[in-house]
Amino acid sequence: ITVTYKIAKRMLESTGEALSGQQLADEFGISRTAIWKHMKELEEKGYEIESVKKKGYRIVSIPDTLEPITIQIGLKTKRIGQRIEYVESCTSTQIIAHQLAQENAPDGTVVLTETQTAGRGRMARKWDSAAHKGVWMSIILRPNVPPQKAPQFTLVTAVAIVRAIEEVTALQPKIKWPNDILLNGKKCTGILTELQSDADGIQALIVGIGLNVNQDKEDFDLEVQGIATSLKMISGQTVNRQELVRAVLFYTELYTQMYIDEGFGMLKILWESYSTTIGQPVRARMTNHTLEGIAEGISDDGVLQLRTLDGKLHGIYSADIEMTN
Ligand code: BTX
Repeated sequence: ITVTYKIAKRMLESTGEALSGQQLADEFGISRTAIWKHMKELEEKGYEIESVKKKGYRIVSIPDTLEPITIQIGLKTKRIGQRIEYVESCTSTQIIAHQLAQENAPDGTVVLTETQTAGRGRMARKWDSAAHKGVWMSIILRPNVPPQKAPQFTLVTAVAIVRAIEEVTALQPKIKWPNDILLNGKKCTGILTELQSDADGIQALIVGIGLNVNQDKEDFDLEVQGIATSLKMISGQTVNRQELVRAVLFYTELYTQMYIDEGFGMLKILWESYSTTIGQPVRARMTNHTLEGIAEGISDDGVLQLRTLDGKLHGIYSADIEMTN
């Protein structure tokens, strides 16, 4: 983090009070002219700075980017987001996160970007990642749990994202098993959990979150316009992405920790309360076959329980779900 950002952080933490050029110069051990140059640099980056005669400088507004300082100020987590890697553009935050995890990045490291050229979904599907309109991020988790406990992290993250959206907007999203978050039946978020493991167990979980925030319909690729939506399209309001990221990180930390410490029980109840799938007739498409029936619930392992017409109960580990009513 550059000196410019350290100065910006100091100013933002002084909660609206102007800081004099002299005070900043003293604190950072540089000249007042140097401070002035840093202010110019911040302005070029989109920060609005008020310079009050005799009193000093004050940050009036910050730009709509996901740069670490704009997220970390006011972040109420202990682990997740203490380290944030930010790039303006990348192929996929999953790729960067995998790399960082291999280089021993700590538990809770977050990768954020403004746009992805090769954002990915499950089974190498494409994830549309419009520039500056969404939250495209990957979280590295290093939980001390056996590999069979990994799939539930997707469900736990879904609950966290729903809670975050509820907190920041007036919207009430629903979850479609296993990894879609829906608003008015359209997808506003996808979650992709990938694993790095070896003989000793899980080395890292890379939880990828793609959250459509401020897109209008035409910001989406033609092929997803019919199935995708954004928080703005449903609420009619532009949503503060920084606040949303903080809330997602907060609830992800809270609920993943709850899952690690206490198991899936409470989270399963929460998940089911947000689910559109449970109790409904659905069609589950798997790689080689399709099953139709009623989705009765999820097991403690996060496996979807589907009862077919013949009365048989099937455990579904991975599938695409369609509502059939
Ligand atoms: P999924 O396989 O469940 O969903 C992928 C499908 O969703 C696509 O085939 C397409 O039909 C549809 N789709 C593509 N883009 C969007 C979009 N922006 N909004 C709604 N629907 C869309 C879901 O996989 C998991 C997605 C995770 C994305 C994050 S972004 C940060 C991280 N980096 C990365 O490369 N992936 C994750």
